[in-house]
Amino acid sequence: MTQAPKNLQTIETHILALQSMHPSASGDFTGLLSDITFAAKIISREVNKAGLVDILGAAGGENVQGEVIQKLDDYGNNVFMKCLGTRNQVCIMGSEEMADPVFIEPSSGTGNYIVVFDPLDGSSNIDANVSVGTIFGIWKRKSRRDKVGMDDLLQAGCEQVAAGYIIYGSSTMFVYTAGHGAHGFTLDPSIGEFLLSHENITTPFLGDIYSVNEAYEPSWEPAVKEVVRQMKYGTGTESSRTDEATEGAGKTSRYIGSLVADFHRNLLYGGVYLYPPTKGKPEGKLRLMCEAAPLAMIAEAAGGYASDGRQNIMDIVPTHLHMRVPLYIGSRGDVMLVEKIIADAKTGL
Ligand code: AHM
Ligand code: MG
Repeated sequence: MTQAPKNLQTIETHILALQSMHPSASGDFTGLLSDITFAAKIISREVNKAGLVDILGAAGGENVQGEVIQKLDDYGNNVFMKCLGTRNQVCIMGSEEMADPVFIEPSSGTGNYIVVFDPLDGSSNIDANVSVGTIFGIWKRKSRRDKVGMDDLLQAGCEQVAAGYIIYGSSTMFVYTAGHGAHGFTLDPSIGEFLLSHENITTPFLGDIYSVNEAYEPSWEPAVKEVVRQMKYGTGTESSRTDEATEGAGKTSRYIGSLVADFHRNLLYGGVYLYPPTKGKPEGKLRLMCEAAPLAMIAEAAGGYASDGRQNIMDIVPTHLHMRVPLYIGSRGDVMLVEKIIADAKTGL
């Protein structure tokens, strides 16, 4: 018997189906996600033109029309600022590119949501045509509309109502979760729509990949050195390492140096991304609110896990918008092993 073809689903129809599960929903959340989708399409278009900048005029210079060309991360930031909350559904916006959060004056809308984003992570890779990404987390305000303050912004990752990322790679993909699985959509540029391509992403419990900048090894604490040693050699020794990444015998290494790209690959194939503390960066490099917590929510929705080495990233309450954390994220079993090695090192086991 011929199977009926699956319906094509755009990201908008997917979000609307989600909304229909909540009959009392105002549509604000749906509108917000669709604003983010719109911003993603604009940034994608611009990222795809990045290689032409040298021909049309370098960033910071002027293009042929005499307009000043912005750096792409500034451009992405401006796009997000312009596209978000057009229906007055946002009360606070926080960006990696802006020192302070932006509080939006109450007007006609509900202002129910707080959005924190990194408009273009890994942008130092752009000139080499390496994949970059946008990351966002969405929280709901706790205070009355006219009393919104820092407490509404500084919420733990577990309070997020949705999170996602967009990867600008060989194709542009939008991956999001609103608590019911992690779903991926691929942009069809010819029709300008994100189409459902990866429904209910699940990441393997253990992966074959570890991703870390090993050049920092001299400035890692001993527990982190042990973590990476075990990633490489498994429970065996240096001499037992084979070329194959077989179970229990060590993983293979992949590090692009572009968080969204490293995370996305590991999510699909299984693996762990590590950005441990170093002597120079004792808190780690990555930001809790616009990088670690949103990706942690996606990881959990896909069956994975994220930790700062001691606790669940999702449980950490930020002290400020740009708070940094060590990050170990990906396959659940691998991240749990990282926590165990670090805990054992502390107790001297
Ligand atoms: P950015 O937010 O300034 O772009 O920095 C974040 C990036 C991540 O995409 C990437 O994983 C990491 O920094 C790489 O750092 P390093 O060069 O220290 O390995
Ligand atoms: Mg970043």
